[in-house]
Amino acid sequence: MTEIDQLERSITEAIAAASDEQAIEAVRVAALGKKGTISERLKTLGAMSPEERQSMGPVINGLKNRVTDALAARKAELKDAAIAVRLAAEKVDVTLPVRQSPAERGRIHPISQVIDEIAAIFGDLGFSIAEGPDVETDYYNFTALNFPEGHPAREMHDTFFFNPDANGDRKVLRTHTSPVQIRTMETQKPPIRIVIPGKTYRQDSDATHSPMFHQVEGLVIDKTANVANMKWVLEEFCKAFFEVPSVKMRFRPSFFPFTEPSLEVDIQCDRSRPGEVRFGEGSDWMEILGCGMVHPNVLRAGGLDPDEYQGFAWGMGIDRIAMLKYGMPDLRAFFDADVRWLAHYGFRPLDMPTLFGGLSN
Ligand code: 2U9
Repeated sequence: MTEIDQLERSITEAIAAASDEQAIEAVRVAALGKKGTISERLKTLGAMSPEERQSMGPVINGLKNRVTDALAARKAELKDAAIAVRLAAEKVDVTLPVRQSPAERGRIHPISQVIDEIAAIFGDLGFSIAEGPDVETDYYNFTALNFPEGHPAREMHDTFFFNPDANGDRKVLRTHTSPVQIRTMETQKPPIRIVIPGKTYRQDSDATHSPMFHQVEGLVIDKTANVANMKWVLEEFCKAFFEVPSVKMRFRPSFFPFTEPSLEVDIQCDRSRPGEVRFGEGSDWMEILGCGMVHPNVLRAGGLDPDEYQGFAWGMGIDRIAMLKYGMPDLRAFFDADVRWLAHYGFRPLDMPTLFGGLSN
């Protein structure tokens, strides 16, 4: 084996052993760089005799050309291999499910859900939603609603009073949403059909009472609105809300300053299964709401003539009916802002309750 053959073999081995582009460049420099092994041999051609040059020229140049080709081929091979490794590492499986968006991960609080359900039910019956301020005057919260001055009912509401202003008037945190009905009567002409969901406040706090709670009240004023209409509306509501085809209701006489007659309403239920209440079946009763015909004094306070107009109204606790419908045992958890509780009891934000799509599924 000639010295040139040996050189070619060692360079060829080095080319085959080069495992990346940097290594192949080092082999190139060592062979064909300014002081490379092949370059040094090419330089010797100049000092040779013409005969020697004629035989050695093609040998050394042949070596140079083969090594150049081999380097280029190995370089291309390594480049392809590097791309293949990168492609494998950066592979994306486009068939994987996409991550849930924040809008899908969030949850609607059961109270908001129940308010949306109530709005859907009464919206379908032709009612509008009305709202008013949480901080009320004594007049709208009590006087206009036929609570006599100094009457014990004002104390029975466990009212939160603000400090009196310069005139001695005390604002209150509304103890019910009824002031909104008075404000609506003052500004809208009958017929009036409204429901009023909202926050209400009483100084009361235990397992079943929170100082801030939620009520929904309703009001219908027209020339002929009567108890039969009221019973039908409330029965339609209970069937739709508890998602049952029929429900028996029991109307018992009661007293509220703002209605006459006043009634308390029980709905039929089955409590025979432990830890579960079912509505629309069974032989038990559960009180669910209060209602009555609007008192003539209250109509007058709202600027309406009781000889021309009459109306009915009702009220119920949203937190309580939410607990009953969705089986939540402790009222206090509603206001703890615990995300684990919300993840369990909350509702998917894009599943808006509608009568045609289902209220709660
Ligand atoms: C006007 C006229 C009448 C609203 C009514 C009730 C009966 C009632 C309670 C139920 C449970 C409140 O949350 S609760 O403690 N409410 O029983 N509410 S009639 O009557 C009105 C309201 C406004 C102008």
